[in-house]
Amino acid sequence: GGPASLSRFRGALVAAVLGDCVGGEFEGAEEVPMERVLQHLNSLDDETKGTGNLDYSDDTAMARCVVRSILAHAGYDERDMAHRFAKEYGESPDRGYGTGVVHVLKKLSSSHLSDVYQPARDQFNGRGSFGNGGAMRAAPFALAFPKLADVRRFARLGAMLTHSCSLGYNGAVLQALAVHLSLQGALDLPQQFISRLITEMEDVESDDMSRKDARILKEAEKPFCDRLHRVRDLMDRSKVSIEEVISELGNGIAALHSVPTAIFCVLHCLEPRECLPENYGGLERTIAYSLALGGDTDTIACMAGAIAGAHYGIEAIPQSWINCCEGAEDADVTAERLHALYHQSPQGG
Ligand code: F2R
Ligand code: MG
Ligand code: MG
Repeated sequence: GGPASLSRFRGALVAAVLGDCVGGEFEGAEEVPMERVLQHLNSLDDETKGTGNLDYSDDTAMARCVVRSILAHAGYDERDMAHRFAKEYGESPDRGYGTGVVHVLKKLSSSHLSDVYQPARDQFNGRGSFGNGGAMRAAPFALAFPKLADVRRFARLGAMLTHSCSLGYNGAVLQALAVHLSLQGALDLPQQFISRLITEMEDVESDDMSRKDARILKEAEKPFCDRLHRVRDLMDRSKVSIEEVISELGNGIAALHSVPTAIFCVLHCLEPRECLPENYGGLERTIAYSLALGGDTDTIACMAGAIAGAHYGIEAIPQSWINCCEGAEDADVTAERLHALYHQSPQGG
């Protein structure tokens, strides 16, 4: 489809759920041979396995709250979104949440809270979380707001409900910007895609708080820009091993060690790769490659899935994969509603 077509919205939301559900199998594994990944993905074609047998985790649980809150208010409402996160956690606490964020979610359930951002600020002795929990649920902001400035603003605020460290919420901004650009067809020109992300993140990371956090955590002056430059260097290489990707970009639970990695997975899999089956299309390659990195596989595959899904569209996702994933059909339905909201808003920017 053309820029911001319904197929791209459906692809983004459904492939994010898919990445989470199929990635759950390997989350936390240090080494995941491609053979095991392909076995797992092949098993999704087995119709006897029933439908919706792979559960979604916190990634999708929280993204669903973001989607429902935005749709209910035709925009961002911090109290409503915070309330939905808390309610969802209360009803289904066993979705594999991060060990720190559960304290925030419990506090957010209080009706006496005057500032919904405060519990997040109290995390980690006041430093805030730099985990990827804000980024893993950031894609819907790109699907709700057509203007880039709104995507930046609301992805940041939505992440700050649980992640007050700039290395957490800036990761959410980067993920949302990647989905925003992909939705416009920007992955047709991969070099321009990465350059635009670097330009945006130069600005995002120029504020005092980002600079201060980077200094305290002994990271590069602009940590996400630094990683995106590494992504560009890896993209330019004809061959790159999984070990090099992990050592250059990471595969961990920190936003800094997973959002640029997810972006790389999408870029690397735009073309056929020797290690991946010839009959796989780009979206299948992206999901398989994300899982083969090991580490935080559900979240990296979820984020890569959203970016890739916005590029390839819903037609690129095998129906048998969709059938296996809890919440995939629901994501498909809500994508249509987000598409309508997006196209109601004034365009541009
Ligand atoms: N948590 C997981 N997976 C591991 C275990 C799953 C579960 N026990 C099970 O087996 O079912 N996955 C999910 O968590 C990630 C998103 O985490 P989020 O929302 O960012 O959580 P949190 O707690 O804020 O941060 C995660 C960890 O990062 C470290 N950390 C963060 N900020 C820190 C800081 N300022 N200083 C020191 N450490 C910091 C902590 O270890 C946090 O616990 C996704 O992968 C999702 O799938
Ligand atoms: Mg998870
Ligand atoms: Mg995870």
